[in-house]
Amino acid sequence: MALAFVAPHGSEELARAEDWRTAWDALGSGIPFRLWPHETAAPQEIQCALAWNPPPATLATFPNLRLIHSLGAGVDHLAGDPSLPRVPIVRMVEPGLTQGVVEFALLHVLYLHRGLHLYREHQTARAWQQHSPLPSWERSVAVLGLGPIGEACARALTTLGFQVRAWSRTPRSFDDLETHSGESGLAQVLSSSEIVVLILPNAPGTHKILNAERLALLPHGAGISNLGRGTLIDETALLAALATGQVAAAALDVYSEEPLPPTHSFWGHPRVLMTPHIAGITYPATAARVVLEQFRRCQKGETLAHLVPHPQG
Ligand code: OXD
Repeated sequence: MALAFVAPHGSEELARAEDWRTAWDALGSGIPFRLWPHETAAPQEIQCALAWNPPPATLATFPNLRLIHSLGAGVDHLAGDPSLPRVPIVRMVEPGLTQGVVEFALLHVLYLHRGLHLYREHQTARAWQQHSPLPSWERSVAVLGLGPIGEACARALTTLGFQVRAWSRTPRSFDDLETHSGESGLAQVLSSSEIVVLILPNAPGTHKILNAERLALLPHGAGISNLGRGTLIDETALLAALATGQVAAAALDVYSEEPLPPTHSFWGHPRVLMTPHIAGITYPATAARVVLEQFRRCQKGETLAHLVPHPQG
């Protein structure tokens, strides 16, 4: 029995494989850590694949595979493999990754709330110009996506005093959060939120969820933060909304194409703050025990946490 770490050649994830090995070995489970492809010469021993964007047909070479554990919160990187084994798939939910996205949600919302996009422009123009600040409790913020990460972001923003409206595709309720759901809930949330934070996955129902029509529902001069997937936003519509001022500024960590081509208009846009898909990184030191726990549950036939539907239905 062994765990295979599978990530494509040249990827950032592969560069972190030795950190994973150290964290995995430190747990002392006795289950060997095998780095694909050099250490998986005995594919029959692999029962769990810890994978990010595995080259198609790779996971099918492990005949005794029992669990696919995504290295990230998203599982869309697995969808393009028609031979993906029919075993349970779980997504990563671990404290380090959640904390990273929470930090970025706070950074983005504070950036947009305090108008730092304006001060960036003033600095370029060497202009000393102040704008009256609004207290956080007068600012409405929508959090779209209420999985464990969205929930943590909504709570952190609430703690800072913002008026948080959290939205999910299917109804969810929490004692301490204002929640909305469904199509009418989305329209209601967007029309009353000055800042929108997207933390949804790339799924059939979320493709271009923020399109021209929905951007038009926002109060004029709204701010957008995207920490989910680039596919959530119609980027052409966002650029048009930035041009008219309907959207005052956007803070983006994810894009419809990654890496973003150097010719893309976002790069030089004064009202777009960009980072290269770095908000939520899985930390081996906190994530390894999560993987081990899921693997153990799988071995014992127990219920797995954060199970996702198989991409092939
Ligand atoms: C993830 C990501 O899925 O970083 O975790 O995008």
